[in-house]
Amino acid sequence: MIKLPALTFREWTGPLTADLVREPSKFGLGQIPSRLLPDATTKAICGFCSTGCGLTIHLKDGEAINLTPDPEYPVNLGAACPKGWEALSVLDASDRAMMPLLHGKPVDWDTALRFFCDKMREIQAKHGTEATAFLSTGQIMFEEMAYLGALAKFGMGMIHGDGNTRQCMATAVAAYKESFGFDSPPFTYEDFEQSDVLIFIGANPCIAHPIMWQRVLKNKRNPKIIVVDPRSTETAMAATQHYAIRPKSDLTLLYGIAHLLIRDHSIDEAFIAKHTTGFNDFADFVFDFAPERVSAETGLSQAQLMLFADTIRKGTPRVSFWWTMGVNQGHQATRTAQAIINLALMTGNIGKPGTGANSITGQCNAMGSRLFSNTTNLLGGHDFRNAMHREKISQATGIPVGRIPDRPSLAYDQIIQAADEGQVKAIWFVATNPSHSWIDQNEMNRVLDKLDFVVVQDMYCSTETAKRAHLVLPAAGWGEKEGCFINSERRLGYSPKVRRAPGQALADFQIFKLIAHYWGCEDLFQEWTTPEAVFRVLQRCSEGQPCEITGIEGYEMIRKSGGVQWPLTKVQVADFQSQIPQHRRLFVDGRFFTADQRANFCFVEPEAPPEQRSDEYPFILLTGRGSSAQWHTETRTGKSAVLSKMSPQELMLDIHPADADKLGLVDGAAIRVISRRAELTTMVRITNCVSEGQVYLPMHDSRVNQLTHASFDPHSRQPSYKYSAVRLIPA
Ligand SMILES: Nc1nc2c(c(=O)[nH]1)N[C@H]1C(S)=C(S)[C@@H](COP(=O)(O)OP(=O)(O)OC[C@H]3O[C@@H](n4cnc5c(=O)[nH]c(N)nc54)[C@H](O)[C@@H]3O)O[C@H]1N2
Ligand SMILES: Nc1nc2c(c(=O)[nH]1)N[C@H]1C(S)=C(S)[C@@H](COP(=O)(O)OP(=O)(O)OC[C@H]3O[C@@H](n4cnc5c(=O)[nH]c(N)nc54)[C@H](O)[C@@H]3O)O[C@H]1N2
Ligand code: SF4
Ligand SMILES: [Mo]
Repeated sequence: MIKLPALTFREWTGPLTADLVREPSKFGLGQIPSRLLPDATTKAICGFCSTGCGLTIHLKDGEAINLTPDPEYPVNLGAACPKGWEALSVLDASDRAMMPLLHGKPVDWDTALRFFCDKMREIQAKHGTEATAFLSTGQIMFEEMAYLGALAKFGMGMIHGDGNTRQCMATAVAAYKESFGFDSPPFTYEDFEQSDVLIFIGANPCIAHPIMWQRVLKNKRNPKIIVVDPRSTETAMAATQHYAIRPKSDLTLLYGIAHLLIRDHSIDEAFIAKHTTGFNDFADFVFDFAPERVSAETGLSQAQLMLFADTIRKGTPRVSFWWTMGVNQGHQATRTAQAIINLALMTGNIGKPGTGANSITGQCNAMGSRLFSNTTNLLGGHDFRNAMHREKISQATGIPVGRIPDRPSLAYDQIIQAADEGQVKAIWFVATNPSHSWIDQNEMNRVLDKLDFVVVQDMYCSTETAKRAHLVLPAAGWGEKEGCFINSERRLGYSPKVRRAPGQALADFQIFKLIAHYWGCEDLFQEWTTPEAVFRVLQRCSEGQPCEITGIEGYEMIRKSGGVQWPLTKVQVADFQSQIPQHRRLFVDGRFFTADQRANFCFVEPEAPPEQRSDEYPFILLTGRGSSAQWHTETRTGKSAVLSKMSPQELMLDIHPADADKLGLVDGAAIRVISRRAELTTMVRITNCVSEGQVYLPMHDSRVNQLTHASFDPHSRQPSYKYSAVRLIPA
């Protein structure tokens, strides 16, 4: 048994992240029971967040018994956060799905797969192929994701399939595509260490990406750190400047900063002239964003705006911009992300060490999903609508071109809407738990309950979505199967099988292979025998794309080299004389992926969020991550005793002392949180970390998304999880 020190949540948050990384054993992490001394080690990549830390797995008789962070891996340099340390223990949970479940009853795989195919076929025959859809993930290996997307669309004839990356990264994708011509986060983690000014907008890396934050702490240039977040997060407290803006006023703020930089001639005119399009229109547009207006709309003082602009003006050597969900989840999210990109472009902060307009990814393989899930894009970042792309992918995969749909899928929310309207009758969920995580959850669950066929393929049979499924397919998890993830800095990392999956659970890869067989389309996938074989197919799909990976020899090269960033072409390998640099960034030559190789300035007039505060609902509810030890819907992290101990034991609503006073609340008092859609009762935590008029709930409790208001960015269709109006009544 691991002995745990007594820890409360308050002790845990914030600076303790650093303590934990220095002294993990103090927190009960990483101890090997003495009866199980390892006899070998192997290397893996963590399967939680997109940082993509390298882990050394300690093996006994070929099975993992423990792990430690890999000191040689270029991402984490020997550190890991609590989730990484506990990655093995969550595999042993008692609610692991061990057998397929049909209407809640265990059945063998043969029965399950026959039922799956018969039911999907029956629905397709009755209502057309568009009546069946799939929703996938950023949390399985990218070879598996590609298999799912190819099987569903090319094999089973589906048109509609999206993923939980819509909840997360769709905005960054849409923004990069329009601004840079391709979904291309340009940075490498060394940029954290090489920056003079780091600007985090709507990002809380101390909690959500603790090991990236460790890289910031390694910066020896005495950097200025700016945090733009309505809350005083752990990251904001560690910053040199914190701008607690009104929620969803980022667009106005960023245009206001652009206004000041242009007004004071603090821009990189040479870079703008040579490498960008649309600057003059943008400059005209931001003329209206004078400090008076921006101050009134963001709640920041004019002095704060001046200081912000002064900190990044021309002459400052290296400025990097980083954003996450505070930006991506918003009603004007794509234009907000592009407002960040615009600032990087106009100050020439791109393509050089310590710079960039950098979207931090969320899930371990969100980047793999963006490029290879065959959902919004055809494999390898191609366009379903483009006949030449379809022909190319047909050549690369050997799939007849007629089987490749000529249009992209509906977006996630549109699939759910189509289900509500009766056009979609069956949805196959793979490695995602939207009954908890989707916005305005009661609506989602109402629609799920209307479907003729819900299939959930998950590691655990107890998830909120699995409970609503007609058929549950038991999946192996991280560590129980092999394949590659692509992290935030475009690094492909390989993770091996180091454990047997429990019961009859199978790797997602094997499940897809079996379905191909039962469906009768395995001929299309003859080459797709192993994850590495699929990797080779995807290499061919990537040829000529910005994400080309044809220069990678295979898994062995990825394992030996500390991961490989895309792109890596054969020509690059020759140029590097096989000494591939461990850290590479994009746009070093100032050439972008648009047709004219110039980056675009994109902008729009800011609008108020769709759901407004009112006398009846006077508070704004913000949501996001709770602690470093909690992961999303907690199907995994909730199963570790160590992680549970590090997390708050109960849901808590953060509220400002002045608001608590007005409502007569003391710390720990019970409170009803009521939105126009639902209500929940919880306890309050009185804290200056939220501003007056705002409250905060972490997303890990399944009731939180009953409250959230469903609105979407029009370009990315990403849900705006962080802005809903609520009323509070002491319970
Ligand atoms: N421990 C842990 N780590 C995780 C995850 C997890 O569940 N647990 N999930 C992973 C995933 S998939 C993701 S996507 C990332 C998310 O990582 P982050 O985006 O860093 O996490 P969030 O807490 O969702 O949101 C970040 C911040 O946005 C702020 N915010 C809210 N509204 C606004 C606004 O209008 N403007 C601005 N500027 N900020 C705003 C919130 O106050 C919050 O502090 O984390 C990854 N890492
Ligand atoms: N209110 C609010 N809601 C939010 C957010 C927010 O900030 N606020 N953030 C949003 C964001 S950014 C995200 S990314 C989503 C996440 O939302 P989800 O994707 O729904 O959350 P997870 O809990 O990560 O669900 C992953 C599921 O996959 C299963 N799983 C894990 N590994 C495997 C595997 O290898 N194979 C299979 N088959 N299953 C596996 C897990 O058991 C789990 O059930 O939540 C979103 N929801
Ligand atoms: S920071 Fe992310 S990748 Fe690294 S150990 Fe933690 S969860 Fe895993
Ligand atoms: Mo995410």
